[in-house]
Amino acid sequence: MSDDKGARPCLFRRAYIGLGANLGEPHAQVLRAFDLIEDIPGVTPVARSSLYRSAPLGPGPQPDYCNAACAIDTASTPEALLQRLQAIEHALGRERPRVRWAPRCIDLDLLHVEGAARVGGALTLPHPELHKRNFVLAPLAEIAPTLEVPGLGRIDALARALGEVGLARWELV
Ligand code: A4P
Ligand code: MG
Repeated sequence: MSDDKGARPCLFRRAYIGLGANLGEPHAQVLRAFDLIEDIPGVTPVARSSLYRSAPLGPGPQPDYCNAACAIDTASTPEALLQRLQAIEHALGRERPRVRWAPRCIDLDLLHVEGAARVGGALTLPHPELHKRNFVLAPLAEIAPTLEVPGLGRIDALARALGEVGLARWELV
């Protein structure tokens, strides 16, 4: 079901993307993904967060994640933007084992698109786990602290509520 209240068709709207990687060279893949996202035709880059190290959420032992977030302006529909993000995941070598939350070389989640809501199907907006994860909220709060996500609240308040357990700055060694 789609609901684009307040969104103006054919005008640019702001989209927020969460990036994560814990296989290969996580920080390099996240930086490359920033570049590829900003190279999508019709996209205007707005902001990139710094990189964070986060404890993995998922089955078995797996490496720490490198997490980050970015904001862009785009005239694309959320569905078209998600397709572009999935193409970037594919180009960077993303595999999709059946195990949920398996380690991955890149994961691009569409966190929020200004004025857009989607329920179920291939796209849920806002991202259903957005308010539950400090590795998503901390980078997002860095680039959009005052963003109000309908139904969830202000990003800085959501980030503060979750704290920083398991989270650190990504240090290049
Ligand atoms: N999909 C629906 N809505 C969205 C959206 N808003 N953004 C659908 C992106 N995709 C969306 O995603 C599965 C399906 O979700 C897609 O086909 C898409 O149509 P996927 O990327 O193929 O698989 P996934 O990422 O393994 O699935 P899932 O359950 O969405 O996982 P998450 O929520 O992305 O979590 N631990 C740390 N520390 N840091 C992380 O970044 N990430 C995950 C993955 C697990 N543990 C983590 C981290
Ligand atoms: Mg994903």
